Amino acid sequence: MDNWRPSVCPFDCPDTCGLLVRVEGGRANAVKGDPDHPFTQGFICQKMAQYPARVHHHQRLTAPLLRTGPKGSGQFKEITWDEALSLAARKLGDTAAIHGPASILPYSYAGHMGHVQRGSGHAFFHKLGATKLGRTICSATASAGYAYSLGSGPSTDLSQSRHSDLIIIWGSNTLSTNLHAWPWFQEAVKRGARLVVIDPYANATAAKADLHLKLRPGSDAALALGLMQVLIGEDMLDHEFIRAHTLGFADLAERAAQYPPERVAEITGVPAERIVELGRAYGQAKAPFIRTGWGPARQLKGGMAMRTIALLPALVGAFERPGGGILRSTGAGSCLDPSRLNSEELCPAGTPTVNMVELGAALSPEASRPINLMWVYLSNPAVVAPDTSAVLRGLAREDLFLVCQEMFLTETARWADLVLPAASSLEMTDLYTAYGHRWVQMARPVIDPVGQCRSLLSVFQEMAGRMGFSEEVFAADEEQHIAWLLGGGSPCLEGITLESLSPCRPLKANIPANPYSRGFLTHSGKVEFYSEDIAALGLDPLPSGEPSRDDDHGGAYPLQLITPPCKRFLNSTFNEVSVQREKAGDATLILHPLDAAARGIVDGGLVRVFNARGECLLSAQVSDAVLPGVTVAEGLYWGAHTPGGRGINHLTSQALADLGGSSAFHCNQVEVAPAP
Ligand SMILES: Nc1nc2c(c(=O)[nH]1)N[C@H]1C(S)=C(S)[C@@H](COP(=O)(O)OP(=O)(O)OC[C@H]3O[C@@H](n4cnc5c(=O)[nH]c(N)nc54)[C@H](O)[C@@H]3O)O[C@H]1N2
Ligand SMILES: Nc1nc2c(c(=O)[nH]1)N[C@H]1C(S)=C(S)[C@@H](COP(=O)(O)OP(=O)(O)OC[C@H]3O[C@@H](n4cnc5c(=O)[nH]c(N)nc54)[C@H](O)[C@@H]3O)O[C@H]1N2
Ligand SMILES: [Mo]
Repeated sequence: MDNWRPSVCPFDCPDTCGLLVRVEGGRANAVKGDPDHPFTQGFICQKMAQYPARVHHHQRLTAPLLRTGPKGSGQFKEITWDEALSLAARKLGDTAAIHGPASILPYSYAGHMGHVQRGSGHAFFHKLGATKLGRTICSATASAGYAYSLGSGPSTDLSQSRHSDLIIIWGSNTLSTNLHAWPWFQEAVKRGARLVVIDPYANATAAKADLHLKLRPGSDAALALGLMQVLIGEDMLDHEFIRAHTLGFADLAERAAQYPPERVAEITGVPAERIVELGRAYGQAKAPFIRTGWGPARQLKGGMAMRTIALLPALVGAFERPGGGILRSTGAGSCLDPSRLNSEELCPAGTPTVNMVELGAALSPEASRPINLMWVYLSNPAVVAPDTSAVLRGLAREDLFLVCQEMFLTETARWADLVLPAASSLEMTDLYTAYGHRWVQMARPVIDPVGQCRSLLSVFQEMAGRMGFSEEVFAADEEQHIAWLLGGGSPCLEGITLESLSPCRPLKANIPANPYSRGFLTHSGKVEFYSEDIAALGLDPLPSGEPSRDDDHGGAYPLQLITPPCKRFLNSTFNEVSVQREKAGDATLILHPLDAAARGIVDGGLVRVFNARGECLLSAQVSDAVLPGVTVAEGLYWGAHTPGGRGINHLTSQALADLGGSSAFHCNQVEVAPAP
């Protein structure tokens, strides 16, 4: 048993599992869930079971690479770290001198979620004066929607759900993307709770639900207003809670009255009787619990959708009943103090920001502020960012110098001029919090770095030295950063210190199961049915049920397309592991039998999916898992792993959602035809 060492899953998933890694002969050869981690409960997903294969993969990058062939050719030669970092320093210096430091853009997201490594480049790029990156691709719109209604900060603890008698999974494919929530939900189900799924398709989770409301993508706000109309119309309200803790109820009631079930049925595609059924069930439940995923937010009006859903618990006073409430993010992360890690004060005043969703536009030669050097780490924008053709046009620019810190030659790294091999989570020290539970854990290296791989922090620290940066932050190692992150004095981190985390065991943050018991962190301190803050943005201060729609170019692209995650990949990660690709199978498009028949498409046939932004080839899966007019493509496959060589983000747009600036990944109009 001695050679099982504790670690933490570094991936962008709510579960942030505690792991045990078996190390033999200096290699990790097995990973299992930590049986003593209260949320992991001893099991892991099928992706992490393959983690040793990923860490010790024969295609893992092990030495710095310099491009030798044309851009994108994948032709590189190995160079030394000294040569690589000298070149990087020279290019940064020259680019700043010739084009100004704002022509440098860091591009990073969440390939590794440890706080230190994830934030390791921030101080460096701020000090350089590089353009700032708005890291909004994923959760910003959902957070903003919640914040306008309930205030910012953590939402209801997921483990509360086990006391609930009605669990609504609203736009989350829990069995794929939040697997460790399932045992808590099942505990409630065993005690008689009803499980409801609200989702445009019968995904793996919906298949296990007592009731599945199959709605049109982008129509969630209308559905929520429909439920409100039932609750208010049939007076299933907690009047005392509404009086004491909310703002604008009379206005809301007037608005909700405009959404009777028949009208909502027309907008959403959900039968009126189902809307009434769920409204009543919600009103009658003792402790209704809503788990929102990110699905409803990945829409042009996704902020409004999330804001509207988040208001439901206030009507029935669900927050105050054990088992009731609403969950987006549990967020011990918000208790940390990232001020030293981020070192915002090093950033010169007036430095511009690029929203990472709009990378394609930012890399255009016509951009108002051209980018001449991009430094990518913990992200794979050639696959994950929307509007891939625009991104690829940018990456192909001869006058763009591209640096990638990567573990694999991804579809982004292929375009790089310089590739720096990155250490995996098993080779680094870091601090982890989760967005699906309240445990905090530290991990230390369990194996030596593979090949010449280096941690992100060590590379940025050495680069800082080469650039002549002398601030204290550039000398801090991982442990110093962890101490700073924990040292902000937040009451929720009471007893959680570098020392107490040192044995690498999980410690629970001190956040109440119902964090709203401490009040709502909105401007008014109340749940805001009516929001002055939203009015100030020029948007409707009340919930509005107008659905999100992408431009269909006068009916040329009549089908809605959503692009949610699949079970076997983690965003674009794990595409490099052949077992995962085999298990994931072909990239598919689910479409309704009526839509298939109208186009001469048969189940299993290859189809061309296209719109004004691009096209890709997918394998048709003809099924009534969706409503007519709706299509689904699960998973971020590398383009190279699809028959047409192009991934799904060739079809998505750089348009931003209404609040928070996230991408509307699930708001696309397309047409489909049999592939020639
Ligand atoms: N296996 C696996 N797990 C993952 C990931 C992964 O790639 N693979 N990604 C991780 C990351 S980064 C994140 S952010 C989370 C995301 O996890 P989720 O929240 O589960 O992902 P979403 O893309 O938001 O899609 C969730 C569900 O929303 C549905 N949906 C799409 N549009 C709408 C809509 O308009 N309304 C409603 N009600 N539902 C809609 C989709 O059909 C899907 O079933 O998962 C994390 N976990
Ligand atoms: N169409 C569509 N597009 C989407 C989504 C969708 O639902 N639909 N989901 C979106 C969401 S929710 C998100 S969060 C983004 C995710 O976007 P990203 O955060 O870019 O996601 P990943 O694909 O996981 O890419 C991370 C990269 O980090 C690398 N990596 C992993 N560990 C390490 C490490 O320790 N060091 C270094 N240097 N690199 C490492 C991996 O090899 C991988 O290439 O994608 C978004 N894109
Ligand atoms: Mo995400």
